[in-house]
Amino acid sequence: MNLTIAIQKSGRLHDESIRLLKECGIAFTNGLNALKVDATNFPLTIFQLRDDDIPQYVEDGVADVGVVGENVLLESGHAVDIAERLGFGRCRLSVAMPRSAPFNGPQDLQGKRIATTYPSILGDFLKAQGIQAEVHTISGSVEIAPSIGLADAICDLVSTGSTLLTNGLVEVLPVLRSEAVLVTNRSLSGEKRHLLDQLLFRMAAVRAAKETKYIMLNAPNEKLDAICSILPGIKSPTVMPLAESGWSSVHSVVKEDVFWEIIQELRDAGAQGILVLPIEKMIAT
Ligand code: PRT
Ligand code: ZN
Repeated sequence: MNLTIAIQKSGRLHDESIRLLKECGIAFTNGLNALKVDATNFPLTIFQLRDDDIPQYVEDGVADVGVVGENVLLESGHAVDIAERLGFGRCRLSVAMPRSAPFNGPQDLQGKRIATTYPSILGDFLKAQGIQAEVHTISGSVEIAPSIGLADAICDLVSTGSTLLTNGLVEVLPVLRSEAVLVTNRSLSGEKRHLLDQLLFRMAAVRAAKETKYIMLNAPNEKLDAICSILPGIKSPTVMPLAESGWSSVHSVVKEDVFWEIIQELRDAGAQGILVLPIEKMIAT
C-alpha cells in the first residue's frame, strides 16, 4: 500500500516540492509530467494537481497528504491537519492601496472597496479588526483593480513587492504570513501513518542539516577547554591530536543562525585554520 502525496503540478511550489522529496531520498522513474508518479524506492505515489484542489483532495482522502500554501489552505476552509511547515513558498497576504491614497491605520479601510482572490481570509480579518468594507472577489490580476476603478484597495499575495511597485500600490496592512505546509488527512490508517512518520523523520533530518554546519579547527591544547565550551556539538565536540605536538583538531556542529558569532568567539579564544562544511543529513537522536 502506497502513501499518496498531492503536490502542485506546475507553479511556484512545484520545484521545491520535488526537491524536498528528492532530498528525502525519494526517487521516481516515469517522467514528472504525468498526473500520477510512483516512487521507485519508497511506497509513495505523487499526484500532481492544481494547488487549489489539494486541500479538498486531502480532506476527502483521495490523497493522504499534500503540499500547499497556507493561504490556499485557509481560504479553502477544508478540514485537514498541518503536519509540518516547509519553509518555502514564503509570502504574505496584504492589503495594498494606491500610493497617493491616505492611509493612517486600519480604520481608513472603513467603507472602502477591496478587490481580492481571498475573500474568506480577508472577510475574517476585517471582521476581527471591526472594519466594514466591501470585499470584491475577483479571479486574478488583482493588482490592476484600483487603476481601472474597480476597487479602492486590494488584498493580494506579496513576496518581493515588485508587482505592487509597478502598479503604483503600497502595502499598508499585512493580513497573513504564509509558507508551504504539509497537510494530512485526518483519518489515515495505521499503516499510512507509519509511512508518513518515516517521511517526516527524513524531512526533519534534511531541515536539521540545512540549519547546521560542520566545523573543524585547530587549537593549542591549553586553549581546548575554552574552545570546547563555545562548541557544544550534538553530544560534545570531537578532539583529536594533530601530528604537531601540543596541538589538537576540534570537530563539531554549529547552528547556522549563530554561526558568525561563534566563529568570532572561536578566533578570540585561539582557534586557527577554521573549516566550515555543509551537512547533507543530520539525525540527532
Ligand atoms: O496553477 P495553480 O492553480 O496550481 O497555481 P497558482 O497560479 O494558483 O499558484 P502559484 O503557482 O502562483 O502560487 C502557488 C503558491 O505560491 C501560492 O498559493 C503561495 O502560497 C505561494 N507564493 C509565494 C506566491 C507568491 N509567493 C507570489 N508572489 N503566490 C503568488 N504570488 C504572486 C502574487 O499573487 C502577485 O501576483 O506574485 C505576485 C507578487 O509577487 P512579487 O514578488 O512581485 O511581490
Ligand atoms: Zn491555484
